[in-house]
Amino acid sequence: MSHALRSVLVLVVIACTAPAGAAQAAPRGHLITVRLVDRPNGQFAFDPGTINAQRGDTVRFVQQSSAPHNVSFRTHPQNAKLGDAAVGPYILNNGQTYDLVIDARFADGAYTFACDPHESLGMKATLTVGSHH
Ligand SMILES: [Cu+2]
Repeated sequence: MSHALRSVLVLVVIACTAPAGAAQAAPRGHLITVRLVDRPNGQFAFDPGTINAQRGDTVRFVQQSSAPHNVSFRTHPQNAKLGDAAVGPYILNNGQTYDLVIDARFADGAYTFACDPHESLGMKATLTVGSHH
């Protein structure tokens, strides 16, 4: 008669005590900086105006311009669900930032966005989202 070896599995239960309201995920992935800048002849720009991000990245818009700007999406992949990110708040003061977290709302594909008051003054950009494998 053979003896069976039995292994002992120890389960360690760790209580999660995160307070309500602390559910915001910590940034992960890369931080991509996009400056909001003045251009000659009354023009404005997102710099850079072509952004490539992977899901999990954060796109940080940094105000370095003389006028308030926002990030307002114009086109997105059909299965994207941008929610509150569809139209961001105005970024007013020099050095102020707006973080756009490229999370599950952002399906793979091509996006375009603009600043609502300054789209015709050059302030538009493209964002391409991919995912790590
Ligand atoms: Cu603007």
